[in-house]
Amino acid sequence: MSMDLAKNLYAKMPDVFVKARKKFGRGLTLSEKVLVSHADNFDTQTWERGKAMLALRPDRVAMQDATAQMAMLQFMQANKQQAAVPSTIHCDHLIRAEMGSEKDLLRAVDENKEVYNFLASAAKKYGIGFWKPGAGIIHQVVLENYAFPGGLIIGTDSHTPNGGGLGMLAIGVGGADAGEVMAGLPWEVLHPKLIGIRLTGKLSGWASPKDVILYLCGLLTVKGGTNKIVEYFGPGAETISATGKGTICNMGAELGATTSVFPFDQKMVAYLNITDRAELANLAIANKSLLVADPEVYQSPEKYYDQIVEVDLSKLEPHVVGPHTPDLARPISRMAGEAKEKGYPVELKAALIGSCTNSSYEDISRSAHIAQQGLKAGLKAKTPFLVSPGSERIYNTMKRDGFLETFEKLGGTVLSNSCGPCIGQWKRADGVKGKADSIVSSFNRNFPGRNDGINETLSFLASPEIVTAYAISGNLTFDPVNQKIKGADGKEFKFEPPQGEELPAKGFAKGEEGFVAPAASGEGLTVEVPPTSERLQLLQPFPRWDGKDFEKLPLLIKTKGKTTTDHISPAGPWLKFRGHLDKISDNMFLGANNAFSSEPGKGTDVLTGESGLTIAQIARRYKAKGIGSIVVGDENYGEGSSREHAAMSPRFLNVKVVLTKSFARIHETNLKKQGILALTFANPKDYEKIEQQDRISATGLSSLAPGKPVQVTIHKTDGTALTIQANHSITEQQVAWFKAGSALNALN
Ligand code: MIC
Ligand code: SF4
Repeated sequence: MSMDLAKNLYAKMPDVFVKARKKFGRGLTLSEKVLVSHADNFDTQTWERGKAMLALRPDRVAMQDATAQMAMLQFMQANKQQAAVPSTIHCDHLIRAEMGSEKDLLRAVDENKEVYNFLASAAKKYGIGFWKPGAGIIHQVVLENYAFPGGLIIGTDSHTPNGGGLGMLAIGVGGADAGEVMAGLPWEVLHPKLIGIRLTGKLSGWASPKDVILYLCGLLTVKGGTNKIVEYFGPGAETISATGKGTICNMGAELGATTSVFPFDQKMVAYLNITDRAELANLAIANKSLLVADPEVYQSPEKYYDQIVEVDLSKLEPHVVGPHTPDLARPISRMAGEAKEKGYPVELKAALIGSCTNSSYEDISRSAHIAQQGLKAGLKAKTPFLVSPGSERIYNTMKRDGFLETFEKLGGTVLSNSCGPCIGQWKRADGVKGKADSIVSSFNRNFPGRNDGINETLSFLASPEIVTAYAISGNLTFDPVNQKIKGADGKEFKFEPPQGEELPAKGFAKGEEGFVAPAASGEGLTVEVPPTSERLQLLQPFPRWDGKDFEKLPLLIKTKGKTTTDHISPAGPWLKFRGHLDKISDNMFLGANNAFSSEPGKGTDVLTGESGLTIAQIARRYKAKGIGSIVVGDENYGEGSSREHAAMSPRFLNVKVVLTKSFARIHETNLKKQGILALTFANPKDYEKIEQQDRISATGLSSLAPGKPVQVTIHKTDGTALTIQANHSITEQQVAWFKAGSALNALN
């Protein structure tokens, strides 16, 4: 599998590195090594960080079921016989967590039949590997099977960077990007700047890899990594397991980073060996110098990275982040005080561990050690305690080594190997809409409504071992590191710091493989899309730009504050419509705060004055009248996931322009791909000038060009007008997408 890819790559790397060192006049960082060795054409490209667009040739594409549907529907429009690069589809997001693993899985297979059949038949026809529901969560399966040091993979999921744990650049993209790469085109990305993170010391006691990234989330914020690669190095890096590195890279998505990566080391060798890839490990060892930065980089990193952060792992305390955003971080010792001060409900209503981020053998064995100590003291979980294993391998190994039993004795429920409660696929029995209560998980996301569909829920994130201790205490003010807890006999005791094994001594137990290889030739095979399906709808190309400026567009919504893709296109119950653009568009902006409405997701039809309508209802009314509209947004608009529905639904419902203070990377690209004009205020204060009844024009579009601001005119109801400037990052090629109506139209 990855062996041939790695062999070819390592063989060509030395020559490209010689050229690159010459061109740049210096040694190369690891990120640069991976970028230059995947250049579509190293010689003709410009290599300017933060400015140049790079055209790269990824080694692989990975897609998960919720985003693969649009990716495949778009790929099919390109009329190709086969995917041009090795690709896989993973069925993980659509399984609802309710009754435990077996029953949930059976029901999922039944209720998602149409979608799974579509994906399986498309995979078979186009030469794509298919991982069945229950096989595991995309990022864990990729780490176990496909990731390799020095490689470049793109995935239709924002946590694809998990693969950085094995020393590769693994990057989250929208489905259109994946579709194009599978159609044989190079993949474009803004040349990222580099943040170097130098790790010293060693984690000990309660501190875990999760705490490294939770701490960094607090330090760098959810915008801090935008258009940057986070590259780790230093003596501390070598002390962290490969899966721990995966966790750190996975949650680099929460910094908005393009991706994160660690240099190749012995921990990666150990992980490759235990996941049956000894040959690959040996090949990487023989090529080690290609898979780490040049020595001079590590000697004076400040000369090579745009920003340096130092973290002493020995001093790191366990952290808790949240609610509502992953960058509201504090050491656990300060949680109780802050909860009191801010009035967070301290009784915990649920504790959840696992997910794509934190279900390694190390995580699970350390959490089980805490659970065992609780059981020994006669305690059980005081809250519902849910465990989401990342893959079939992890699940079977947990079972063999007795961890499942421990969790179940504690009162826990083991769910199927899937995303479940992390993506709102969770039937929380006790939650009440309108009532704030607190939950804690070892996942990576905590936006409002994310887990249980209830916007008021305060969701906190911590390491799995801390979450397990929380489950036992049932209280957010409990600090297992420093405080005692009462056992069943009334006597107080203190938890010993968690202990676990990085990798299973007996190797991984295997379960059902869950992998279906594609047909040797797809000729004559059909892709199953039932014409009357409620779940799938073939795509119609979006209309081309008519060559006219956008004049006096009504304001569809001005979002206030955080506007993640979960606000724009909520998941949970809507996940089932991910393959049906018309149906899913009814969810558009349901979670967003409208600056002109007290109720999230609601707004006013400014043409009739009727208020209390959903944003999709309003957009459908405008569309029926042949009128386009504009969306105005705040900072880091579209942060969070890669779901391109957050761009496709607005496009489908006739939004012409999205004008914000700033964008998150994947979403900005997704908007451009779908033919929406993505603009940013030249002066962010102009955001304040936009009022509900304004009509807004964007003009001079026939001369739209890279680096040339767009003129935006705000027409007020009193007849006055003010003109402001909007910037954009549209390239020459992207101008063509805009004019063609979408990137896909430009291709055909
Ligand atoms: C997420 O964690 O938000 C998701 C669900 O995995 C998304 C993808 C999706 O919306 O399908 C992501 O991270 O990109
Ligand atoms: Fe699945 Fe959650 Fe990971 Fe996204 S973050 S891939 S929803 S487990």
